[in-house]
Amino acid sequence: MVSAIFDPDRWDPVEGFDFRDVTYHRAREQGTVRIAFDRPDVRNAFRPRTVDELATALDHAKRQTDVGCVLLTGNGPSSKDGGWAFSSGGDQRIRGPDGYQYEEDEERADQPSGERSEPRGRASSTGRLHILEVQRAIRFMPKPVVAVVPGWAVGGGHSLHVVCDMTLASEEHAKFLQTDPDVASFDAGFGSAYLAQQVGQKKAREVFFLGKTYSAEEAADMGMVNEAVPHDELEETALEWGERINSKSPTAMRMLKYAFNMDSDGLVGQQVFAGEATRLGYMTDEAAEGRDAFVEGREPDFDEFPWHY
Ligand code: S0N
Repeated sequence: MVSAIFDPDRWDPVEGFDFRDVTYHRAREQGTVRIAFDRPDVRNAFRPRTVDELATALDHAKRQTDVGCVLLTGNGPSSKDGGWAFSSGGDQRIRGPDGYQYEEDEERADQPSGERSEPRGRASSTGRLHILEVQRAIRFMPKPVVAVVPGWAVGGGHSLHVVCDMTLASEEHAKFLQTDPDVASFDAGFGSAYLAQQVGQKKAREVFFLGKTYSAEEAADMGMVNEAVPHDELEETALEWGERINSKSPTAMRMLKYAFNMDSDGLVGQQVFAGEATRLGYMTDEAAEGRDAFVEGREPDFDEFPWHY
């Protein structure tokens, strides 16, 4: 079973990957893909392997020219206690002195909590904080990414929903919480500053400084969740959103996403938007004339092209 609210008749696994920590599916009748954290027993906490798999799936989804919408969610419920999660952020059990530890510590993390050895005092491998690369992959994805939140969105998991283009949440089970300062971590980028653009400075500071838990309805009232729907309808609604998104002009959607990003992404945002503008420019006869003139070793003749106003 992928997830208790996942309808296997609507999806096919995307072939060619050997993922352990995430699942990756494509909707049968539309250009929507579903990438899900698959560690429900630890509230879908992510370790370096999870982050690498997530990055691989996102990169693949980016390159599919017939895919217009990416759903990011968490499988569930937990086999231990039935709890639901989008993600509870970085796996604290394998956090070393300079970031999250790969491979060697996964074995330790998979042991039941009572039987676990002490965390290592020194890094056994290079520490990792690569979830920020995943944030950028979502941000620069040339199509909408929707966070589909079936339960807890906490710490770095909360930051991921913040960076997604839209958030759909389970009315009954979604809960939003920032624990970063409880575990001496801080997302000083999108997780906080971009959150402030969504909910305002006072509320964003409250989220981090008080660490209160917000329901889906409260999060929607604050402006960081688009809609709360009954838990059983979450995946169906996500598919409906995907269908609506896929019915629209790919170029318009891409330009709009990068336009929304631009003011908070500074010169990098301008670069990304400008790259798309250049792509459109290349598609004109005017651009072909510039290229052909060079290749043919002659002066370009732009006389037939108007100075639009
Ligand atoms: C999610 C919480 C609130 C759920 O509470 P609940 O429902 O009472 O369940 P629990 O009994 O607490 O949990 C069930 C089982 O899951 C394990 N577990 C839960 N979360 C984690 C986790 N993050 N890491 C490891 N294990 C986890 C529990 O231990 C329990 O296991 P068993 O059954 O074996 O006892 C609650 O669980 C909670 O508060 N979790 C911790 C949330 C947290 O503090 N997360 C880390 C926050 N920080 C980050 O994510 C930063 C990482 C990051 O993304 C980042 C961002 C920017 C720059 C750098 C970084 C960076 O990488 O550091």
